[in-house]
Amino acid sequence: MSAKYPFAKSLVFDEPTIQRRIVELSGDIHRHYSGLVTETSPLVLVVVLNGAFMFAADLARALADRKLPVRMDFICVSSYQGGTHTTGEVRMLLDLRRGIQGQHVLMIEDIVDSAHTLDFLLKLFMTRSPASLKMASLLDKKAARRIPLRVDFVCFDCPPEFVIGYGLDFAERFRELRDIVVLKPEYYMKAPAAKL
Ligand code: PRP
Ligand code: 7HP
Repeated sequence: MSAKYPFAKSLVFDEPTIQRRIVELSGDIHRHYSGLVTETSPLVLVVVLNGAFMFAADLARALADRKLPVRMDFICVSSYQGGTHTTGEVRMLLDLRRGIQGQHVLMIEDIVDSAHTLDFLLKLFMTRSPASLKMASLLDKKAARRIPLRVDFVCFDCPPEFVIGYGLDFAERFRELRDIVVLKPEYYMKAPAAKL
């Protein structure tokens, strides 16, 4: 671990574990939506950028293997702004390309932590009258909740530590890792973000 990831305190989920679990979760999602969506009215996968890009890419391909009709759209929101704690203020940087009225929508997140972001997105999308609205998240850090929301489809419960990799960043670094690891606290306590 230390040779591969000198900035990591511990390994949380390795690549094979993540990939296996995504295939399993795609089965749950397929079972839930298979009677509801069709080629002419596909499931709308809303990828919440930036963090969810890698999870969404693997989940979408797992759903394609199961032949579930989907279309993908993207929204970009930000609230951590380079730190390890939410600012509590969610800023929208990019909105969906198309409307979602009357359509089944599944939001895809990398992590639900305080749930400020999920709360913001639920409120925003409910004003647009989807047929249904659910959330899939790679990680669920339940111990950190400030707003009591539950996630519909979860890959893994997350320990109450700051994790990076597989889409998750600290100050825009480490998203490219294949595995999910805990960042050594000295990296965010001492190192200026620009020097990481
Ligand atoms: C991260 C993550 C989630 C959110 C979860 O986004 O991708 O969207 O925080 O935290 P919360 O439950 O406390 O709101 P961030 O604002 O860091 O932007 P990013 O996706 O670009 O990393
Ligand atoms: C957001 C976030 N980003 C990276 N790692 C974590 O543990 C996080 N929690 N919330």
